[in-house]
Formats: sequence, structure tokens, C-alpha cells
Amino acid sequence: MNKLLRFKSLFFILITLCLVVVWEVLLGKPSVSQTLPQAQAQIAGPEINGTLFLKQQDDGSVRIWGQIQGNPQILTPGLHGLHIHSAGVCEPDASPAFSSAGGHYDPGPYGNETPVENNHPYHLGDLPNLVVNDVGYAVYNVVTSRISLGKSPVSVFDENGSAIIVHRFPDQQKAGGTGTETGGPRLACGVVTSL
Ligand SMILES: [Cu+2]
Repeated sequence: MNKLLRFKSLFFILITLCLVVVWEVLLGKPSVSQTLPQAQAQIAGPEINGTLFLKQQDDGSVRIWGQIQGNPQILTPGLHGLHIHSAGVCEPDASPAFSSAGGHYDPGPYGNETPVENNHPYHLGDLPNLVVNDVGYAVYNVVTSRISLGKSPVSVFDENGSAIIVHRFPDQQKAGGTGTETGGPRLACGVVTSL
């Protein structure tokens, strides 16, 4: 290779590198790591529907917010247990309804998802109650540091996914409580899906 050709090749490489730097710096192309994971769950059950959104926060916690409404004869005024369950499966016709969503999300070597009473209210998927008003409408807005939407040992996006369940009764958040005291029958369900 003659000297001129080598010089031309080097020059071409340098120009290309400069253009890449200008593209990244001046045009402010966002890097993937700046985007915090988001997800949603379309909540559905007999005469109940709604949407919950989930967003990873800067501090690593996850905010969960949205609205759920239903026939007030079914989604009765007052408190209703709401949890992240261990499998991303919502089957209203399962017996009992939505039982295929499994127990409360609780991964790890000492996880104890079922029977739910054994480790309640210490599961990673245990959350504050949904508060329903007189016409069967509820706004939910909580922050939990127990789960993650990203790559993490506590990510809700594990092998079999996760689902959010709304229960008939209040979750009394009580250790050693019965199945009924953790919320009882399942009224509605939504698979957590990445946005
Ligand atoms: Cu539950």
C-alpha cells in the first residue's frame, strides 16, 4: 500500500469517528439505560374493568397507579385486597376463578407463595387495599420497593410472568390470618405486560 492510500484510509476512519461523536453528543441520542421500565395490567372480571400502570422510579421503587370500576353490587364500596400474584395467567373460568394466577408473588430461596396465609403480609407481591367508592369506582396510587420491572431477582417479569388480582374482601394485612382475611375470592385479574 502506498503512503497516499494509507493516509486516505486513516483520514476516512477519523472522519467517520468524528461524525459518530457529533451524532451522539449534539443530537442527544438517548441511550437505552436512561429509559425506566414501564408496564400495565388491564384489569378484567365479571362486571369489573380498569387499567393499572406500573413505572420503575429513579430510586428503584415501582409506582402503581390507575383506575378500576365495576358494578357496585360486585365491586362493593370499601376495601378490596389487591396483590401481585405469581403467574401471568388470568382465567375467569378457572375453579376457583383466577386461581391459575397462583399465590402471592414471592420469589427467592425462602419464598412462600402458597398457601397464601403462610407468609402473609410479607410476600413481595403484597400491596395496600383498593379503596372503592359508593358507585364502584376506585383510584389506586401506591409505591412499593418490594418489586422491580427491570432485570432483578425481584422482577415481576420472571419465567411465568405476574398478574394483579382484586379480591372480594379487604386484606387485613395480618400475619397468620385466614384466606378470607387476605382477601378471599378473586373478582378480577390483569396480566402485567411490558410497555
Ligand atoms: Cu391476591
